[in-house]
Amino acid sequence: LSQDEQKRVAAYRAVDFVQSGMVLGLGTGSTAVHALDRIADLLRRGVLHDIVGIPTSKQTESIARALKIPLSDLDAHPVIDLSIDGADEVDPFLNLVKGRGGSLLREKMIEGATKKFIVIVDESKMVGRLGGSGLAVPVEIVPFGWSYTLSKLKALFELERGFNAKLRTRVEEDGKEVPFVTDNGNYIIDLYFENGIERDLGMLSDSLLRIVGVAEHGMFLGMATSVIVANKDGEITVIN
Ligand code: DER
Repeated sequence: LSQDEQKRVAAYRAVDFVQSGMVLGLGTGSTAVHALDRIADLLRRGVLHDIVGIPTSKQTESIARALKIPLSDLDAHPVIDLSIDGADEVDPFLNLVKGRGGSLLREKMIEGATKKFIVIVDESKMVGRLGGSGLAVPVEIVPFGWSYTLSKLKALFELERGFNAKLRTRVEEDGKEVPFVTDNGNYIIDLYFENGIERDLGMLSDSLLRIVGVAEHGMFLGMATSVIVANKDGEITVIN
């Protein structure tokens, strides 16, 4: 199976856990989209009914709206029955890195308010240690004084070999490079660890959140109820 087919297989398996009448946290990203498609199809066919979706991003909101999934928000539903979402990395303890799509704050709020959080991934997301993929560990920060906040983040890791941190940018149509802005009007600093994160994740989380300009980070520690992994042979593993 291609990586996208693996994502679809994992997503469809997760939707087996959806029951009519549930309030669902709707994830963000290319894996979660397959879950949205499947939920919409089951609703259309009457297999599922009375579902309310709480989208974890404006992108997911517009996709779900187009798929005619009934939507609401966290204020109306502060307790959510089930959330289904992708991840960028999964470690052996089911700790996650999320947020490479930029939606980590709303995802963490919604998935933190959920009774059961099922993560759906293709096998490429499994790592021995968070940060191990060498890809970004995102931190959402307020735009005010972003360069100062970046310097505080770098100071946290000044002794770490192979560490780097940089403001996430995007390129506008006219080619101008500008800061990436999240759904919440914030910026993102991406942290890079050449050898993965080599310190206690809980202590790192506390240190990050103590930096005043930091709104939230993309490490989801001890939040996943289960992880559904699909591999290239189409085999599914459900890890609890
Ligand atoms: O940005 C995010 O948090 C996404 O959910 C990410 O973790 C997974 O995105 P993908 O399914 O497109 O790989």
